[in-house]
Amino acid sequence: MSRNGFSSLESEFVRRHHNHEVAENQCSSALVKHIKASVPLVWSLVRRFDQPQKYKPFISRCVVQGNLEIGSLREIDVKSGLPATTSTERLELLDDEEHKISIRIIGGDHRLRNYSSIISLHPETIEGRPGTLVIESFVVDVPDGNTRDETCYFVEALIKCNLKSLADVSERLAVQDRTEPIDRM
Ligand code: A8S
Repeated sequence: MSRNGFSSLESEFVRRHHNHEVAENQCSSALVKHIKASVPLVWSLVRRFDQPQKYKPFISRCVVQGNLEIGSLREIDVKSGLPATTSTERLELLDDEEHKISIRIIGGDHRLRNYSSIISLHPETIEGRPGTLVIESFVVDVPDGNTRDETCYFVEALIKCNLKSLADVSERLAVQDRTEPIDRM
């Protein structure tokens, strides 16, 4: 384990798939989550740029105009209780082979300016079953009046909630997939 708590394999994936350009006034970080569900199952949730509310707990509604393609925009409504109500986000990258998605926030009534994120999925075996290592990284401006640490802490807290929820939803579906054929007998 390195100082940031990543294994050497995780560090290698971060180096290979999560290279953000970080300017002077920005902060950046990466989080990992191990999920007891296969990459295809987790990817089926993560790749739905038009349906983030399927796993993200703070999103109440999402509308995408037109076809789903690189450059597509989504308008997100955030649940009450958060320091924001809307966000406009653009799909930057969707790679079904590498299981990688990248999103940029381009507007909304929140304080995250120039936010950009990457999620990558990597197969692993957990307790003898197919599992997924999820890595999510971001870069964002440090807002006036906040420190780098405060900004990182805020964004990391939101991403941790999203990754926990992604794990819960995926693992529930994985168990369903395993038990369904028996139910049907
Ligand atoms: C994501 C990641 C983040 C989303 C943040 C960090 C956000 O949707 C919430 C609160 C805010 O203040 C900003 O991948 C914003 O969803 C929950 C509205 C963008």
